[in-house]
Amino acid sequence: MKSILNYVGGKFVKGKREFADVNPANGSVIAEVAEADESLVDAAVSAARSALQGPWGRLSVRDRAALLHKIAAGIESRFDCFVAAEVADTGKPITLASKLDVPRAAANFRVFADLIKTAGMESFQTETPDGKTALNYAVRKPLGVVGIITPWNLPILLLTWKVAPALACGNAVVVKPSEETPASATLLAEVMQQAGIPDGVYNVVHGFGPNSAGEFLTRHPDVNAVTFTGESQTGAAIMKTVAATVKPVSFELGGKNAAIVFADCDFEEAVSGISDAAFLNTGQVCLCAERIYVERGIFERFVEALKKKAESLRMGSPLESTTNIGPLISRQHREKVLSYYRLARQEGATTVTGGGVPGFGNDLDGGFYVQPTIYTGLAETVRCVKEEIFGPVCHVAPFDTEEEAVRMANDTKYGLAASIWTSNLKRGHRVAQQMNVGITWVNCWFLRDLRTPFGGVGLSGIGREGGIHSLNFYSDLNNICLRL
Ligand code: NAD
Ligand code: 6OD
Repeated sequence: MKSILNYVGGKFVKGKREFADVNPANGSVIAEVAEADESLVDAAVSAARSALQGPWGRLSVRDRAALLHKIAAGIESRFDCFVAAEVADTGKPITLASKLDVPRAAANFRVFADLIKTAGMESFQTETPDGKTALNYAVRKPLGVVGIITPWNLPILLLTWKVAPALACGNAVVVKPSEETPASATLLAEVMQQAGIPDGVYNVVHGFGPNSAGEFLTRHPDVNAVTFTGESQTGAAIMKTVAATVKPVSFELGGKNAAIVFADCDFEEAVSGISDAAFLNTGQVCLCAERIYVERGIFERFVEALKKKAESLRMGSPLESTTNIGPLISRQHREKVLSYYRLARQEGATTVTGGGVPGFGNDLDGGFYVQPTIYTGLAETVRCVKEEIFGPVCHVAPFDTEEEAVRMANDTKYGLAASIWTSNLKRGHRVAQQMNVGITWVNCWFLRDLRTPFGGVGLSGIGREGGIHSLNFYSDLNNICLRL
């Protein structure tokens, strides 16, 4: 059986215990994962601290950027290994891992390598009381040791989204990938070694959340900052833990995102866009739209077209190039999603399509599949419309006026993303500005420019990452006031 190891101070390390890494497409155990206990997490933090005092801490920005480019190239040179690791751990279609997850992992390093070289700092020329001049300018310094905790839905994409800017700013990191998807973080350690990243700069500790590697890392007094992507409730728990040692946090959390489809939209484009927004990665993207509001004049036609689209998606083996929908991540997560499917019916939903578990008649029946599902007819107040489900499911409701659509879209404690579908760009702009979210797409969804701010409001997170916003989170500023 394959072993997935921790990576601490440049060495691949076993743990005292192991846990199973399961392939969600058929339920088989594919590897044993070495669990990091508290002393190993402590060793990883110490290794990171030592690395900051070694050659890494003295590298010029240009040399750091060159190393980040080497990491990007290293990911690309092992492209197939990363794709295989992501597919086996998540069950996502091989086409998706090849087009989205792994290319983005490399792009994350390239973008932040280039950005750190050009990022400017503010400066002010100040008049002193005695009529002389002082020059104020800020210098960027690393935060120190950054703890990075990531989820299972886009494992290497989301991990590198944080590791790349943290390293670009000169930090050392200890990452704790999701227990469901440990493989790609350890594979990245091999790339780091080959790229010549000094020992201790990148460390991986495997394990769970509470009373395990996740909590050990966040409460460690020598970790200077914590960046976390995952559920809102977990964010709240981490916030409590880090409060004791007053660390800066960046939180990218859950969502219950809305899409607003106006009657004047490009109909085919909107149906296709909403289908992606609801079902991509089996609905396990924090940006997915679970609430779709459609102008009444096209409501029936839209629901019918979306149903057709959902039913045309091919569920199957993630390894087949024709598969669009893989399994959910785990048996436990499938239980959660199916409990919402049952709840939707109790809450009075009409099932347009789906609502159950597919049968394959082969080993995929041991996997954690559910059908892509569309509901209509729910009240806006019920749990299925209020709570994040994180599966291939959406509820479609009609609206009559722009004001009503905006009100319904904003009626949530979350605030991550929204999409608006209209051929009237003035309206698109007007409505977009009223969305209480961190990211609004008009006539598109999940179209990313990595220089833009990314994050949410309310239960969806704290802070922004992306471009200069990432550099600002992963560095401290020291303002120097130089009297001339
Ligand atoms: P999760 O919160 O259960 O776990 C995320 C990570 O946190 C895992 O590594 C886990 O081991 C760790 N963890 C759990 N409890 C912890 C604790 N008490 N202390 C420290 N670490 C702890 O989330 P998940 O189920 O892996 O991911 C799905 C969730 O993530 C969804 O809510 C989704 O919306 C959200 N998400 C948000 C974004 C975003 O960018 N906003 C991106 C992806 C996923
Ligand atoms: O594209 C990104 O940078 C990003 N952070 C995506 C998050 C997706 C959530 O599942």
